Amino acid sequence: MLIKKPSDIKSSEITDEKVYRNRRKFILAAVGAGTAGAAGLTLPGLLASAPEPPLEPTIQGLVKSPLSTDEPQTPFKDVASYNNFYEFGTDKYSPAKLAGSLKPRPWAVSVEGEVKRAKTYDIDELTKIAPLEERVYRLRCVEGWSMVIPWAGFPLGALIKQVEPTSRAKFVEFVTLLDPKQMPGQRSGVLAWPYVEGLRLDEAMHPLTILAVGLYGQLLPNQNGAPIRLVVPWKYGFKSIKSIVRIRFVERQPTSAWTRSAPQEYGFYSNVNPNVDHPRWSQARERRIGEFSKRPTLIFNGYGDQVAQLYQGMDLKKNY
Ligand SMILES: Nc1nc2c(c(=O)[nH]1)N[C@H]1C(S)=C(S)[C@@H](COP(=O)(O)O)O[C@H]1N2
Ligand SMILES: [Mo]
Repeated sequence: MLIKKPSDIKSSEITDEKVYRNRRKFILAAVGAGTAGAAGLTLPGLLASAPEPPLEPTIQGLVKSPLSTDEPQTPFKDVASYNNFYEFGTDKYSPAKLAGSLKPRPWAVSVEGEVKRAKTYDIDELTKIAPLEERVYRLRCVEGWSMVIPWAGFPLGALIKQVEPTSRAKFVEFVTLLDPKQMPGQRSGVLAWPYVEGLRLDEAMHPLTILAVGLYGQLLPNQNGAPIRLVVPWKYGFKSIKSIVRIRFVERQPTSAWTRSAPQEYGFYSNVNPNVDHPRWSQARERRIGEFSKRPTLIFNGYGDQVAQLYQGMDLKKNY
């Protein structure tokens, strides 16, 4: 996000994307028909992250949440090939190419800190804490693009109730896996690793806040944050931390990776707000991936009716 301004990431990259996709289709066809498959070789970086539309939903029993938007959904191929995941490079297309090195199973998530029932959850146990729902949410990146994504997940609040925060818990800190072998981008110093994010406890308990384990009825592609990531739809996309290994309840406001890197540009709250510009660009408008012209950005990303009361009396320009 420090590297490119929104004006730098427009049609030129969309063109690159088409070229890239065609090349990818060609590579996949060659692998499928060629000797690599027959010889039993696996090409995790290639096959595991192929951004082709899924045929059948593999997560059974998903119930569509009424909290979903009915706007047109961004095609799977875009959701799974245009990503921000700096652990796999700063380029939008590199996560889909490189995230095959991430091993999303087995996977453990430690839930700890100011809770009565601290526990390390296996990912498959964590996924069963509450019924999985389909939540179709807008995602607005701080850089000025947006998507509509049908997540599969459950309310973070269901996990929070299970672990019982103590009266000292005021914030929740989330931490991504730290493993440069699986996440080659962590060999670069572009951010202080591991990626960290945080929410106020009431934000974390809000019914819109989910832990997502899938999208489009499939388990999460690695590049979208497998096996489990946060989704907070009224905040800029970088709050929605991927590939979580630790959830810690704390008394003090955590420092997010992006806030640590550029505190003047990325604050703790980072609520989507067309009236508060980024120091280097306007946040008034956004480009929905797949659309030509820009649209106005909505306060709280359009979720104001549900979340504005969380920030009553706060100066949103100071608390950016
Ligand atoms: N661990 C981690 N989480 C992350 C990021 C990242 O670089 N590392 N990028 C963030 C940003 S800037 C955005 S916009 C969203 C993008 O999610 P998507 O690729 O699934 O659309 O993930 C967020 N979560
Ligand atoms: Mo972002």
